Amino acid sequence: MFLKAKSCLIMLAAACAVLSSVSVQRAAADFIEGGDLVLDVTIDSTNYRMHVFTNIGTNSLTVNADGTVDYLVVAGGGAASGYAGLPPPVRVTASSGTYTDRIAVEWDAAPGALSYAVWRSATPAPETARYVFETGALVFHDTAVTPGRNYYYWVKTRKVGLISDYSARADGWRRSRAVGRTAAGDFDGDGRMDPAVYRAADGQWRIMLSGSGYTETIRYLGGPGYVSASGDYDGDGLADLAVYNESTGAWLGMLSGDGRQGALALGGTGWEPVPADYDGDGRTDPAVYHALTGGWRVLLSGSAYTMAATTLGGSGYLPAPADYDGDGFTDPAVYQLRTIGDGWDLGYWQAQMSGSGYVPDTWEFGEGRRYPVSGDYSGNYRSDPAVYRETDGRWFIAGGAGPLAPVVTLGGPGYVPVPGDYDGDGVLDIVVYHAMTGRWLAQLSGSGYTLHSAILGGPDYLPAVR
Ligand SMILES: [Ca+2]
Ligand SMILES: [Ca+2]
Ligand SMILES: [Ca+2]
Ligand SMILES: [Ca+2]
Repeated sequence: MFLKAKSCLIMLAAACAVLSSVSVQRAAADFIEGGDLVLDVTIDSTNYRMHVFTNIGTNSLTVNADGTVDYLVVAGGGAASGYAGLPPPVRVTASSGTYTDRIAVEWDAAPGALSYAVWRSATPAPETARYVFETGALVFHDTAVTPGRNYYYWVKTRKVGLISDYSARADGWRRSRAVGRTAAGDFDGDGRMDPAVYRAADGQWRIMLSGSGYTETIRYLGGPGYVSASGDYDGDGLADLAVYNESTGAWLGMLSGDGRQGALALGGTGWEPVPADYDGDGRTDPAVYHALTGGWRVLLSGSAYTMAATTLGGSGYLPAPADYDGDGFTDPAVYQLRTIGDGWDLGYWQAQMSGSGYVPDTWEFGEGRRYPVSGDYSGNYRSDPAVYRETDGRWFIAGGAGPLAPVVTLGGPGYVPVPGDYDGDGVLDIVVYHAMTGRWLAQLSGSGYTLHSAILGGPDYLPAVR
């Protein structure tokens, strides 16, 4: 909005001599303060900030229903009239995959603001936005969002009946906790993986709950022929007991949310369980991998458990699903150990990245024996390819970003890897379990990778999260 002053404006006595060149422009800084109008004024290409005392003389302000203001400034026998609004906040941002429990929307303070109204939509079109919250702060934590989906935000400045236009749009999304390994082993939902073991002979689960001083709790689900397949199937942040029977393809689950037991059929002979959150909606999806043919079958929780299928891997390949590209969706992946002569082994990987339309990707890394242990060891939300070698307990972690050296030694013969975020700092810890003795050894990222140990399990017990 642009208008010519018809006369001398209050508080700009110096401008009286150049009335014809005085212009009052609606600018980003126009706002109402204490009932007075604050304008940016341009006189002969020089910018001034001006207060118009609307309670003096015949000056007036009228607040319109849409929050804009009509003003009339009378001085020196002439008058200026025009229109002003509150400026929307600038530098509006929304967190993108940073948090597993929310999207954080932040903005810079706008001049004259008393509070800010946040608007949200599931589409980028502003006309579809709905008001969600008002705050005097410069941040809004939106917890009412589904993981793995894009949300779009606009923020308006508010002040005593005035409201600005929309700010520029900010896009954000919430990361699914169930994409990482930790969700499958955090049975009390405190953000820390709990040491847990499962015994197929009688379906006994022994769990040391981190949120209760590592007191041990015992539950039963499964039995002979069943292997553990825990995950957060109902998406409430607590791991649910689940087991899978390879000879029948039967899955049994006990949901943390309401204790309900569920059953479904997926897989069968030759299919091993690879549950993870493949569609990023915060709930673990039942999934199986067929080592002979490289077949994958996933029941997608975000699509009413319709089945998705792909082929990746095959004979000699071990499944190694993880979120390698960091987009919040688990990527199907496999790992194979190849002998390339002269006793040299080479790890060969194949993956289908969710963030690239599931186009196959391959790379070489690791000289492992048996265990791919991919996960986020650097805290950058991407899973690093990693392998564990049982013969000497060496862990090879691709990139080796963060405080961790690319090669770590923990474990050895008889120790199986059980990485997870046991201390809740968002970074995977190096952890192994020894079935003969029930000994757990851990190097926790949050305390400088110093060594911790505990006893849980023993012969016949396997780690609940494999
Ligand atoms: Ca826990
Ligand atoms: Ca759960
Ligand atoms: Ca899911
Ligand atoms: Ca991914």
